[in-house]
Amino acid sequence: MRLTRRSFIMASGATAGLAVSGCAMLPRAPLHSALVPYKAKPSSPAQGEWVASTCQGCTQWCAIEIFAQNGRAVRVRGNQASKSNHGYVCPRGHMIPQQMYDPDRIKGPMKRTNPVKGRGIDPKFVPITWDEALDTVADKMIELRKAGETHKLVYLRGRYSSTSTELLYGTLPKVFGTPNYFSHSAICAEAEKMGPGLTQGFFGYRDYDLEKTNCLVAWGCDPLASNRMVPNAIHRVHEIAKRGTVIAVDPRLSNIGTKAHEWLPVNPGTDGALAGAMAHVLLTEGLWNRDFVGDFKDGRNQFVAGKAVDEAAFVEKETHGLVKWWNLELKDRTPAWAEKETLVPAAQIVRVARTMGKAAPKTVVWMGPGVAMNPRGTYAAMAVHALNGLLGSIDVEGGVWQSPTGPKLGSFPKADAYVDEQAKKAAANKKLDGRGAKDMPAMMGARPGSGVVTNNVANGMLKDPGAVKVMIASWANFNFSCTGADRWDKAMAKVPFFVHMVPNPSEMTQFADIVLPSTFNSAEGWSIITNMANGYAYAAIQQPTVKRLWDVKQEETEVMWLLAEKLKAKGFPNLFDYYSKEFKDPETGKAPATAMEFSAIATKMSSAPIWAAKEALPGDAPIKGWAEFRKKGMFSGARYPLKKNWGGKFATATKKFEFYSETLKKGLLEHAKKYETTPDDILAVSGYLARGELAFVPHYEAPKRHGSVQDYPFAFVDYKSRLNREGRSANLPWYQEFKKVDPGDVSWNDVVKMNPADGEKLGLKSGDTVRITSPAGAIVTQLRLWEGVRPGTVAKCYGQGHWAYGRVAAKDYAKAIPNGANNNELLVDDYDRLSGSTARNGGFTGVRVQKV
Ligand SMILES: Nc1nc2c(c(=O)[nH]1)N[C@H]1C(S)=C(S)[C@@H](COP(=O)(O)OP(=O)(O)OC[C@H]3O[C@@H](n4cnc5c(=O)[nH]c(N)nc54)[C@H](O)[C@@H]3O)O[C@H]1N2
Ligand SMILES: Nc1nc2c(c(=O)[nH]1)N[C@H]1C(S)=C(S)[C@@H](COP(=O)(O)OP(=O)(O)OC[C@H]3O[C@@H](n4cnc5c(=O)[nH]c(N)nc54)[C@H](O)[C@@H]3O)O[C@H]1N2
Ligand code: SF4
Ligand SMILES: [Mo]
Repeated sequence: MRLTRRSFIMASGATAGLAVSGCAMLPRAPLHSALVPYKAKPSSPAQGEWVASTCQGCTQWCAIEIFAQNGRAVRVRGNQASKSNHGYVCPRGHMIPQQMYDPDRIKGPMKRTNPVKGRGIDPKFVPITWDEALDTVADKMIELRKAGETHKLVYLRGRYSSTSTELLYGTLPKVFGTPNYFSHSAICAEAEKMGPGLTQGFFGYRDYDLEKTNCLVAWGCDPLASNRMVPNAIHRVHEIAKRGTVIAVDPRLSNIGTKAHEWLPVNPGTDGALAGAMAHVLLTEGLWNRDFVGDFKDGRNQFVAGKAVDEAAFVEKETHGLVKWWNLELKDRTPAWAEKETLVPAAQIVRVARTMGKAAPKTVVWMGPGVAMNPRGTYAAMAVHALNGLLGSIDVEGGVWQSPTGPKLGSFPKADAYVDEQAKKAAANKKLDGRGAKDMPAMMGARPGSGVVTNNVANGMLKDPGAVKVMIASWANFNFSCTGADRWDKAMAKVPFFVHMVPNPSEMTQFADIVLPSTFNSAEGWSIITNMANGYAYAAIQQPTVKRLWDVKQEETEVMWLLAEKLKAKGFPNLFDYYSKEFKDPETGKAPATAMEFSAIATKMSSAPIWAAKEALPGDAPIKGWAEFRKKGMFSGARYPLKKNWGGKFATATKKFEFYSETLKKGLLEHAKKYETTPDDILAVSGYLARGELAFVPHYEAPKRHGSVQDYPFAFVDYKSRLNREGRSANLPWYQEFKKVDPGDVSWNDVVKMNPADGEKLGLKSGDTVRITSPAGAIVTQLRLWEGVRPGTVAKCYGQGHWAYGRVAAKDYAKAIPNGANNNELLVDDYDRLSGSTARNGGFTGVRVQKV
């Protein structure tokens, strides 16, 4: 029988009436109603409910709604009240149901039965109960307490939730007693923060007033596809393109590059030279913003190429050190000079700089990791971000903003009373990541030794194999996501006891002794997530939206509660006492009695200032009560106030926007003093080129490169897929099927792209299988010739090459054979040492490409 749409619906309606009559979610129509002719109601929505939650597919952390039918997640959209994503998710948000229902998720706790560990070695996992799993973990931890070596507990955190993370990252190491807890931030984008940090005292990710921007410069990032504000960028960029100018600075043709008026395919790692030349043009042509920067006393522009200027001749307003910057760096940075370094034509540099200057201050220089995450990235980030200072776009309409103020959340009770002497003593041990070493200033916030050096933990472990006895990691996959990935394989193989808390069996999981399957937090967890975009900071809820299909628990809350309970039973009560005595339901005053209650109560405590506010908060209409907050799912604060930091309110040493960074100088001097040496010596051992005063101004440092141009002629360009949910989507069929949305890429493939001119020289063609070799390793994948990469570079998307994770991500999970190739087996382990960040951009790894 051929079913028409109408008869199909009638038939299924009849079935529903008969067979599923016990189901609570389907409206139970009397049987006869299914037999009356069907009339399509144009607006009749599908049966179900939109449940508010938060996507964590990237760092935008969008407030979303998940359409739940009968306890199943079927669709996703942006939270309709969101002022940051306008009610829309990006393409990755739509992948939530596939990630939730990935058949390769871990179904219950497991333990390893093969003591031998290594890549490709079968761990021989067997299922166990949560009780046995947590007993085993607690026993291992108690052994450390008894031996007085709690500092040999290491906790590694990848992604996390804004508030629940306090209960694990915040309190477990502190109460138990270890200094060895490390977040993934330094493999993420920390170096980028050095740009705004060392100039305007804001070590954070910026917001942009795209609604009013007239000139957008996407520099080392691809805001339509990745970075931190994708839905707002998708919403606004076409408007900017229509009324103004869009410019992309990227060695490969990115998504925004394809939409831009100007694409500057910069020679990788030379962004500082390009920025310097643009600053040179802005100054010599008198295009700087006088409201922000000030002017010459006599109003006559004395910035002339090659000529030093008298500092006394210029009166600055909101800035500090413009003339020093000019004299030390900019006066010789002509476009003609920059063309040789950047391979961007001088005429294009001039044209683009003029466009930026004419649109100022409504010009946004949106600087991303492509500029900063390289071995000398701090200075490139400063050079590119400093353009925003010259253009006066800081904190103005159409410009670059710091984080808006969001609703204040409830903080958790202090744990100090539960930290005993042993824990305090142990916390004073040296950290494994080497931060603050002479050659690793890691001066986040301009405070030496304060930044994490995530990727160096593996080196610390290899140097001292006895340093780690128990390791716990959550939501991380460093054996895949860190450059020099094989170091992690070697280091993890030696860890005597490793616990991994993740929903999918990734590469890192293959080294685990105990696997604790965690919730997929966007649909199954509890937390409050905070972020900002489009001028608003917000808090959004994550709440269980669907029925859990498997025996999983949320790592930051449920697992911590149950583990604390076990530790108490075995003689270490502090953690459990803290959780059970200090936490109270803000509505009922009741203490949590179960892991699930602990999870929900922590979420209520974080959000109570929003839904139990006595007076209306700045921002959205008041939310009355917990139930209403769960329904609405989010609260946005007041819009960012313009010129917030003008008038001497920047958090720098001088309170001004520093073109001459007294802030950096102070930090470097402090670090040098600790080692009884000079900043020049520190810079030398840390691999930077600047000496003397130049070190304190944004300037160009020639790119550091691993591998000689003779042996490794191509610079490798790494970037993110539009479909990467960080490292967590390659196992989804939709990821593979739609992979072609990345410019130059091919579905169900992982091609490396080379310019056709280079292909011709080497006799290579599209479809060839090639080996790419760097000083760190080699990978094999398919070649595609494509005009979107400049000659002398090859580009490959990050995200594939999984030898574990699942049946789609890996070619053969059982045999550990990857699908495609992991860029991190190629990229050399190196750092921007001023920030402690891992290098992945700037073409710092040279490669050669050969047909196999
Ligand atoms: N689609 C997607 N979006 C994401 C994520 C994701 O996984 N997928 N993850 C989120 C996270 S965790 C982060 S940290 C952010 C960061 O994500 P992005 O801002 O996208 O940063 P990268 O992934 O480092 O991208 C580097 C960009 O710089 C370019 N590039 C490489 N070398 C150079 C160079 O020398 N100069 C210049 N000018 N450009 C260069 C690359 O081609 C690429 O376009 O994205 C977030 N958004
Ligand atoms: N070459 C190269 N390397 C990169 C990047 C790049 O662009 N190029 N990007 C870098 C960046 S910006 C970042 S932020 C890092 C990210 O790298 P990591 O911090 O290592 O994070 P992921 O790879 O996203 O983590 C994957 C793990 O998280 C688990 N997981 C997925 N969802 C959940 C959940 O809801 N709860 C829990 N508990 N676990 C979950 C999965 O099972 C998997 O084991 O990678 C960095 N590495
Ligand atoms: S992946 Fe990022 S931008 Fe896309 S919906 Fe999720 S949080 Fe928003
Ligand atoms: Mo990241």
